[in-house]
Amino acid sequence: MTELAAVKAALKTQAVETPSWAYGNSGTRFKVFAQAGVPRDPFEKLDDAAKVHEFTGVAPTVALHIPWDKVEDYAALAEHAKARGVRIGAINSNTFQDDDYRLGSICHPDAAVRKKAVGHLLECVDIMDATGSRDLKLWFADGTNYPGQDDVRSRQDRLAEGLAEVYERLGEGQRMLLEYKLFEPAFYTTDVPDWGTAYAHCLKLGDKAQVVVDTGHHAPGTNIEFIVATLLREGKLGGFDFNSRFYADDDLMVGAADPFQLFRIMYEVVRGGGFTSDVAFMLDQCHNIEAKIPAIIRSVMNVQEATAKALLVDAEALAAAQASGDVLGANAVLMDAYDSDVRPLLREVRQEMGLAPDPMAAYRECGWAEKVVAERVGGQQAGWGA
Ligand SMILES: [Mn+2]
Repeated sequence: MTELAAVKAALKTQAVETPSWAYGNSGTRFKVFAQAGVPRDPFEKLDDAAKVHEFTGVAPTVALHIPWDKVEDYAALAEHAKARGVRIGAINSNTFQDDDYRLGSICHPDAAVRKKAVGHLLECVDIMDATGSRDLKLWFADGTNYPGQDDVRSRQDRLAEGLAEVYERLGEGQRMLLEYKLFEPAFYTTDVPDWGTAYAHCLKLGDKAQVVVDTGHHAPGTNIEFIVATLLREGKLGGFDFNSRFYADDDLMVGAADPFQLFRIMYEVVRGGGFTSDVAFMLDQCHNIEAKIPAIIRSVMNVQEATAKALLVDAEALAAAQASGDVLGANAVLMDAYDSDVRPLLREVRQEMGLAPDPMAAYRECGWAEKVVAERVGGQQAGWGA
């Protein structure tokens, strides 16, 4: 196989998971702008997600968020997905939208609240059993707002205890992905603020516990690719929540703020063997003012472009330059790959996969947007909390 053929083959097997919540209405804490044609239930979200996969060929799974995607029959939901050529991906838990969680969920000082939070997480594992999902994604809004508000060490003990209970419930082939975020909604301490804290808990729990890197969840200037390299090296990178970060946790289209950073991350993924392992490449975004399905297609393409560039890095030339101490030469090898226009290559890849070369145009021309605006009339549009 030629080198280019290997790059193409890798790109064809790429899988980017899209989030169900990106298809519903969303906004900021100031305003949610409703859009016509938005899904009214999880089944319609899957219909939209299937369109993204149909035109990109690399978005075969859809993440659910419980309770936003609560249904009576999860097996039926999984069947609905299958009939449209997609599958249910990670199950995302929610322990942040209930009055009981004012002081936290699994780290709450009251054992009764902690029990309720763990109960929700166990319910999420039941849903994984019914849908065939592999991953339980955990993000906790837990933390404190003021020094002295609660004992930060005790909160870590409670966290470890709750996670261990859920870990025990995981079945064969199921994983727990622990996500960190430095601040918000808590502003003084966050109980899982960084990769080190997540890693420490996952290490104690065992092989089924892995860290998930949400690209929006770091302080400005953080070298995310170094974190990625380190976690991969330790066998603890479970996956990504991709999104953009201009200022804080924007949750906008991945690669929008800094496509070079996305390339640097994907380079470390390729370098560390993460591209051919169990690392989950998920989007965690919302589209508040732009059309949702095209924005998700664009996001998937952004990940593809960064991946293609990372795969094009001349590993031999780079290793030689590094070994000889050729600082500028090594940097040039990396930049050559980044500066490549990979769009023609990706058009070729899509055509070889039997797809239209331009997914954005193909979607625009297929009439789905007009169809759902006409058909999805009445009912309650999906959004945060519904
Ligand atoms: Mn996330």
